[in-house]
Amino acid sequence: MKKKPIIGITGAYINHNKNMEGVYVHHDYHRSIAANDGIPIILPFINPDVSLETLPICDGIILSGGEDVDPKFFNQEPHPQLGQVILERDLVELTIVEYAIMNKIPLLAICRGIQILNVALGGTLIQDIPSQVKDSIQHTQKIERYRDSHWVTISKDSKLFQIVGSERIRVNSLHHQSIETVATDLRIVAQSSDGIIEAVEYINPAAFMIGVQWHPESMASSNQSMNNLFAEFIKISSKGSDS
Ligand SMILES: [Mn+2]
Repeated sequence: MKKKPIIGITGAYINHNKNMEGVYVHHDYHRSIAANDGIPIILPFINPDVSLETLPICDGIILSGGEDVDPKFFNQEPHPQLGQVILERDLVELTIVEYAIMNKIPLLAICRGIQILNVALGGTLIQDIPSQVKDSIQHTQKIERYRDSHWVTISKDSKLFQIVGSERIRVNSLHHQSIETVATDLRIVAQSSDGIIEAVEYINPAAFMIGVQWHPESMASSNQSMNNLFAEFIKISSKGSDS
């Protein structure tokens, strides 16, 4: 029997109280992976060495949402509206991007994920959209996480377009940061009407490396296009799980 691919999902930091502290991944990631025949596992952030020992069990990796990226990694001072940053998580995820490229591991980067992916490859971030981008639309929606709140226009020549099947889609939006200068090894494949970069892909189309600024994991159960992103990612990850 064909083995299901193991999908490692990077964890965010959570602190309920002094006795309950650790990493956290939203259920929707696990559900979307399991619904498409993948096995979800949570990757804690300890240090890059531990990550490098853990990653070989993963057939695919998701860089999940969460904290802001420390601007020191893209050579900027902290903006007054910068949120919480976690050095250990940044260091581990920067290592994961390098590992995924070197070992040709499929990578899906979501929300904070697209940001750390861009920073890992030498790009920069807008640290706070509302205060830094004139006439920006609302990117931190006040409605439920699974609901769509703004449009995104997708390049027709992209892998993302092939997967979701339309040029203009509705997405949810839960971010106050975004890509500023895109890394040279990434290409912009989707933008919102205010010019915010909403999706990127690795320049080598042989690699599956897609970053999206929205949260497809929370729309996938009710939206076929969003589920297609997981279906395709897990299908490609399963090619590495045969051996
Ligand atoms: Mn958005």
